[in-house]
Amino acid sequence: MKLGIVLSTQAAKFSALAYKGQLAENAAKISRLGFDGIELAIRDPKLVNQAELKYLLSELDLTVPAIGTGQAFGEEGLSFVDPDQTIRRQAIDRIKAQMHLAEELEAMVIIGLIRGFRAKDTTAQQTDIWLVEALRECARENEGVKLIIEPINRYESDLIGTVQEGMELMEKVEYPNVGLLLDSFHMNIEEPSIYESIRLARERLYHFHIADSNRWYPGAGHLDFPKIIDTLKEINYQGFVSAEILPQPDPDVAAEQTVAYMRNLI
Ligand code: LER
Ligand code: MN
Repeated sequence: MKLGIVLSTQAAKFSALAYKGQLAENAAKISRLGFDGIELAIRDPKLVNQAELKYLLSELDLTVPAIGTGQAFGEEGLSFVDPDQTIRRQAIDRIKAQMHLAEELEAMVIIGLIRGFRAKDTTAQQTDIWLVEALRECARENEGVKLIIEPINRYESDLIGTVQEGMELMEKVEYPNVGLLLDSFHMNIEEPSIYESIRLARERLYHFHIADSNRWYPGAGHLDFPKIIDTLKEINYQGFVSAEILPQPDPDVAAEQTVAYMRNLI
């Protein structure tokens, strides 16, 4: 398994990000601390200088396992299930643009909050149709780029809260490049058993977020990371565990503690 941490390429409202902005400086720090890769949270790939980014990554010998896309919802309101067709179209086009960048970086594209919330006057059935259609259109765009659906806890999302729901959605979408991203923080809230849910995802588990029960760095709360990592090994998971954590007590301590604790486990 490889160890990563999320870095936002720009300032963002989302709080569980140890590092935001100052890309070159923070990427260098992340590399120095001993991470294998950085997961980039990008609102819009248009805002990123691709050539500079690729140069920086190769200089620092860092890979990008995945691109987080939720800021397009959080900051701009783009959603796969908005009743307004123009907004749905913009959300799909934004994910396609993220897929182009992802192809360049050999990264996956995260489908988290961009899937949106069910609107008041929209049925669950209609919401589901829009969600499946959007995912199919994106998946078809480039079958060489993986799209990863992240089940998110009930306080942050009302669509796809559990691994079971994620599996059902994947079956409806029916593209092999669509898989799951599981996040230990959300799993602790929603899954009957974190370990059984990891086993349920099995070979469709493409990426994994680590944060402790309080969303601090692993080891700062009450999750059983040795058992979580053992279960990931049991299903032969070989991807990244990527820290999506609060910058507490400060970003550098959070990152250092993540490396110190996780390096012995993975
Ligand atoms: C994003 O990866 C995530 O875990 C969510 O909490 C976003 O709100
Ligand atoms: Mn997450």
